[in-house]
Amino acid sequence: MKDQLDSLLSEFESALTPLTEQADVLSAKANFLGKKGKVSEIMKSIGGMSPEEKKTIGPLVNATKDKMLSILQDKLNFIEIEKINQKLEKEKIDITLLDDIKSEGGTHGGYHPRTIVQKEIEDVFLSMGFEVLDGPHVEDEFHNFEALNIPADHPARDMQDTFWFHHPSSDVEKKQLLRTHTSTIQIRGMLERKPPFRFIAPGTVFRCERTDASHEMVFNQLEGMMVGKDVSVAHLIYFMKTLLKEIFKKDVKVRLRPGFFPFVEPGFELDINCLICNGKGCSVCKKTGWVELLPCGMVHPNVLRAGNIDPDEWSGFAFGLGLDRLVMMRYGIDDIRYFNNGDLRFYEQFHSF
Ligand code: FA5
Repeated sequence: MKDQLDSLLSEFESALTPLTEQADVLSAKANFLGKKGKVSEIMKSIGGMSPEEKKTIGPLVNATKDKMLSILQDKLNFIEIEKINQKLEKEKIDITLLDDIKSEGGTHGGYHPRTIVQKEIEDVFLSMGFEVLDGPHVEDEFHNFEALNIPADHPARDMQDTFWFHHPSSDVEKKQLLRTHTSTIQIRGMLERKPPFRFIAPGTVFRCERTDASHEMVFNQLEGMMVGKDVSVAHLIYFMKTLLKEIFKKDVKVRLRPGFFPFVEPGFELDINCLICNGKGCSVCKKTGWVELLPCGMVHPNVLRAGNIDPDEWSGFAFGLGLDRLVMMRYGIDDIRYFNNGDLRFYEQFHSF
């Protein structure tokens, strides 16, 4: 009976493999798991068995059924994601057509203020030998938490309210979510290259949070990572100072204080004196005079290990810049919600190119 169940399972897997439509997968499900399906046939045959036989065969049949349901769910999820990817691929917009639109009497678009500042930051880091990386918005639990030294029961998970995709799997590489930070790209970056290396990674992140003048649910961060021989806090501070000097073109008051993030040790919070109120206190800085901008620290040995890097040989720093907040400070924007609200009067102020 065990062999029969094993071959039924392989038959089920082979039947699903070529399918690309959810409807076909569901009809394959009916053939195997439906009332008149192959598994029900086996269940019926158990009826005629002795109580001892039932005791051993029953659990085997149930285990096979569970495996089939889990394979089925994975397949349905896979098809759904493939469909989304295909749609995204088809709906790409050719923004180089802007000039044609203008010559036909249409209005000319321009860069979002965030894009302007992001490009400047990329130029600064490219000139210092950094690469610019990208990563997916839909991530898995492994890259967003586990590999960053944040296991399931760690209280630090509560620091970032997460949008989870419904998925019955307990496998951390299959449980999907909208990334809560760009630190996921630290892991992807490490696994794809050998040290020494340095890269930055700008990107949108998602948190299920209440919004206010300095908090959005969909906002942008810019991750940075450098791994090499003897990389130290001195390197970290040098690069952070250079970044702020290049972006603000003037001395801005900053403060460095200890900060806790499970993926760095030691960890720091670099705050900037609020440039909206000049430190007097406003809704952006929540009356404190300071804006949290640039958490950073030395990469935790467990995180280097998760990236296949030997912490006895290599060290590194990482930072996670709050890009939208930096843009607010740079232009004196007093509410982060302007960024995504679609009011053209806001965007048009930045059409300077
Ligand atoms: C993180 O997301 C860490 N991944 C940063 C990090 C990277 C630390 C590498 C150490 C090493 P945090 O949750 O504090 O940390 O977010 C980073 C920055 O994003 C904050 O300082 C802030 O500037 C910005 N930020 C956080 N939440 C929001 C929000 N809801 N809206 C807008 N900006 C936000």
